[in-house]
Amino acid sequence: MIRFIVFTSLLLAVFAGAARGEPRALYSRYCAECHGADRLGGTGPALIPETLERMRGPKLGAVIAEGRVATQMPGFADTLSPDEIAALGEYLTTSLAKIPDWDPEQIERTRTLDPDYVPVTAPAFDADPLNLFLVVETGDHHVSVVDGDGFTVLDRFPTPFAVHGGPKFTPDGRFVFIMSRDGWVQKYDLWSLAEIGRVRAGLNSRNIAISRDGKHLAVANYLPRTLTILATADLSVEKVFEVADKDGTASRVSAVYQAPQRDSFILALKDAPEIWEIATDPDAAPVYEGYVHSYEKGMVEAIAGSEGLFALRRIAVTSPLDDFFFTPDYRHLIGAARDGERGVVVNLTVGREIAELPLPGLPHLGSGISWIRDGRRVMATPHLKQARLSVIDIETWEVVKTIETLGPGFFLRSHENSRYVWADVFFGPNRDAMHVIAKQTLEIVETLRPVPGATVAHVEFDRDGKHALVSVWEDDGAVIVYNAQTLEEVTRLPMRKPSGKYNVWNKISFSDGTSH
Ligand code: DHE
Repeated sequence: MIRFIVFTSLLLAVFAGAARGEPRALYSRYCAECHGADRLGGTGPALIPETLERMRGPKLGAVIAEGRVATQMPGFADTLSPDEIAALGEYLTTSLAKIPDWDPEQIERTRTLDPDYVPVTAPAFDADPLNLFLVVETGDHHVSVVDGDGFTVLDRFPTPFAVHGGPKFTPDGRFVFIMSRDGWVQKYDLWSLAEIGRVRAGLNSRNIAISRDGKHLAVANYLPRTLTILATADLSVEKVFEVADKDGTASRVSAVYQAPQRDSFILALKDAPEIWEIATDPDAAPVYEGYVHSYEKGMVEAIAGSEGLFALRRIAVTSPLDDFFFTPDYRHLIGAARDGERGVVVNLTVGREIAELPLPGLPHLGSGISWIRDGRRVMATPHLKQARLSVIDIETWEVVKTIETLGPGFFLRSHENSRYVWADVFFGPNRDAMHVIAKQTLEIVETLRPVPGATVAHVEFDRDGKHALVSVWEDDGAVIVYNAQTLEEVTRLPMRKPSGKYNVWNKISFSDGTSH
């Protein structure tokens, strides 16, 4: 009886609050069912500043008022007053009082494997399974699987909300893992064209990386400050690293990358002057955390760290670095310094900074690609705040050329069989332009404008480098297939705000000119 009275009073308080337009009560009444009582997500995404950061201000109010096209999100303009919508928006962008631990047990509780999934013994289609493309369609949160020879869509499946970063393929190209900003990881079988399962590895995640042997999947998280490692076989948790620097200060993980030749994961830390390397080789040699003078023994003694699978090595840097470009041998990386003006070169083998590059205008090193020019290996990077590309000699660590563009770009792409680099102009009035640049002369040879006024961005080649696929990054957008040699349009596939495209072969072979 007492319980009933308490419950009823609580309910009445919520409704009274909602009637008075109190944001917390409005949330409980209108949002909690889909987005979770704790705002950490349910059938809808988490509504916390960490994930909403990218749509604050009037946009958030507009989504509450008008809903979101092609999702379950209804509009509340007829239910809530403009003041209530504004108050609710404000409430959603305040931090949670307590950040959940999101420990292995909590992660495990979210894991689902599809009971109807039946693996096939051969691909369920005629196309070349290694020349498939995955196209992430952010307009309605789907991925299309495209045959890279015939350019037909073989499957189109729903993903978690707001997929970000590249999906990661097992070394044989059969399975793929896809991550959303809300920390969900989805496993999909490219032969059966079927989803296998999902798990929520973090609350606000950055990207994923797969180990060289394809057995482990690392998930970089902002919230909580962890790196989650999943078993690729069944998405179960293998390990959760609490990420903190040597002195114990916690750090967000900006990104995690696979370093194939080193058989390790490399981590960029947002808040700590360290780069982490985590062994993915079960027989990894012992890692030493540092050295101390042992006066008793009259010698310098190594402090033993961990060894074997997931052994951790810390590389100290002067200040936090992120957005890494790796040289093809994975001996060096270039990281972006906080000031957005410099690139810092780190030799991963000796574990120290060896050079600095002047790269004003926020270089986007993670989109950097490399190729051989006049017998020397160069890399190029776009800049998010300047209309230019920087071309760097990665033996001398000098900027060899700055290419002026029609606006700041986001992505760069090429292929070992192509003479050209494709560079989008993502920001500004010329965002409908795509530059095609000759790799040897470093001159812009063509500027394509396939849909005047529409953003065109992100390119991916097929496995032979004969075709280049370009996204028309609009809700009623398309993927345009170009002949990569003649630059003529071959075909156009309608898509809902297509963002990244990923060719299975180029990814698993670590093809020159693409992201990994
Ligand atoms: Fe990305 C990749 C970080 C904003 C679309 N982006 C990546 C990767 C990182 C990163 C670390 C590499 C992950 C990987 O593939 O494993 N992105 C960041 C940011 O820090 C930044 C600037 C701010 C943020 O909010 O996170 C950012 N990114 C964006 C966007 O606004 C884009 C254009 C739209 C979106 O979906 O959010 C965007 N990012 C992408 C895409 C890739 C990506 C399509 C994969 C590129 C590839 O070819 O592999």
